[in-house]
Amino acid sequence: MLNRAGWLSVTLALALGGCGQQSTLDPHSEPARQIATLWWVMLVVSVIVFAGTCYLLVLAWWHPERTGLPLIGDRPRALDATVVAFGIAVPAVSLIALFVYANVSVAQHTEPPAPAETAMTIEVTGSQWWWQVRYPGTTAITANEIHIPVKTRVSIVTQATDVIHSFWVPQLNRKVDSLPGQPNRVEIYADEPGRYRGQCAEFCGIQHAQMGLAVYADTPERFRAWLDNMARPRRAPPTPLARKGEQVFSQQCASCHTIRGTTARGQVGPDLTHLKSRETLGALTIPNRKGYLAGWVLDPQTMKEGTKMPALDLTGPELQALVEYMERLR
Ligand code: HEC
Ligand SMILES: [Cu+2]
Repeated sequence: MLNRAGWLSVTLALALGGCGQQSTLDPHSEPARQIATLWWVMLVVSVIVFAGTCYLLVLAWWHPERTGLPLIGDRPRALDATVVAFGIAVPAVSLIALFVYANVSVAQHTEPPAPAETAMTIEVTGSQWWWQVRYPGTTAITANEIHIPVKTRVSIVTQATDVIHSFWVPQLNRKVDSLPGQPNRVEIYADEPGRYRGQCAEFCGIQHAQMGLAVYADTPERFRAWLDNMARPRRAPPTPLARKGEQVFSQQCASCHTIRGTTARGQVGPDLTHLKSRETLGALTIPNRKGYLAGWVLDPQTMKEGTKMPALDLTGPELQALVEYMERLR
C-alpha cells in the first residue's frame, strides 16, 4: 500500500501531468490560442450535454412514468416528444453549431502558410525515431532541437523518409503529418522566448514515444549567433586524443553520420557537426552529458531499444578517444 507521501506524489503527478511544457492548454501563439479556446468551448458544451443526459437517466430510473421536463410536461405522448427533442433536435443543432464554430474560429488560423507569408522556412524530416532539421539557404543541419527567432512567423516544411510521422508542438500550433514524398507545411510562432516541447504524434514503431523534439525560441541576436555557428564546419580537434577520436569516427561511424569538415558523410543518422550544442541525445531521450554520451555510443539499444543505431564493437581506448572528440563538437 502507498503511504501518505506516496499518495501525495501520485496526486501531484496527476494534477501536474496536464500542465507544463507540452500542453495544448498553455498556448504561446495565436493559432494555438484558437485551438485552446475551441477545446474549452467543446468541453463546456459536452459537460452540459453530459449533465443533461445524466439527469434524464436518473429521472427515468426514479419516475419511469414522467418526463419531468417543464416544456414537455407529463401529457400523453410526452415521451415521444422527449425522444424527438433530445434524440434528434438537440444533438443536430449542437453538433452543427459546433462544426460551424470550429471551422470559423480555428481553421483559417491553422491553414498552411504560403511560402512568402513567413519570415523563414525550416525543413524538418522525420525518420524512425528522430527529426532532421535543415535551414534552407544555409549549410546548417541539426537534429531534434529546432531554434527559431521569437515573435517571428516560421514555416515548417515536413516530410518523412520511412513511415508516416506527425510533427506536433502543442503550444505553437496544430499537428501536421510528415509523409514520405509529400511535403506538408505548418506555421510556428512563439510569442515569448523559451523551450517548447514537441512530439511525434503518429504511431510509427517501437520508439514512437521517444521521438521528441524541442523548439527553442531565441532573441533574434541569439538566434543569428546560433545559426552562424551551426552553418560552420566542425572545429579541428585540438588534442591528440581528440584527433584519434576523429579517426575512429571516420572508420566506425562515418557510414551513417555526417560531421561537416571531415570525411564522414553518412546520411542514416543525425548530423553530428555541432553535437554538443544540443541539450539532449536520441530525440530528447537522454541528457547530452559526457556519461550519457559514452553510454549511448557503447550501447544505444539499452538507452533506446530498437533504435536504428547498432552497438559497435569499440575498445576502451577507442571509446575514450571518441568521447573526447565528440565532447568538443560545439
Ligand atoms: C547504422 C547506422 C549508424 C552507425 C554505424 C552509427 N550510428 Fe549513431 N545514430 C544512428 C541513428 C539512426 C541515430 C538516431 C537514433 C535515434 O535517435 O533514434 C544515431 C544517433 C547517434 C547519436 C545521438 C545524436 C543526437 O543528436 O541525438 C550519437 C551521439 C551517435 N549516433 C554517435 C555515433 C557514433 C560515435 C558512432 C560510431 C561509433 C555511430 N553513431 C554509429 C545511426 C548510426
Ligand atoms: Cu514518428
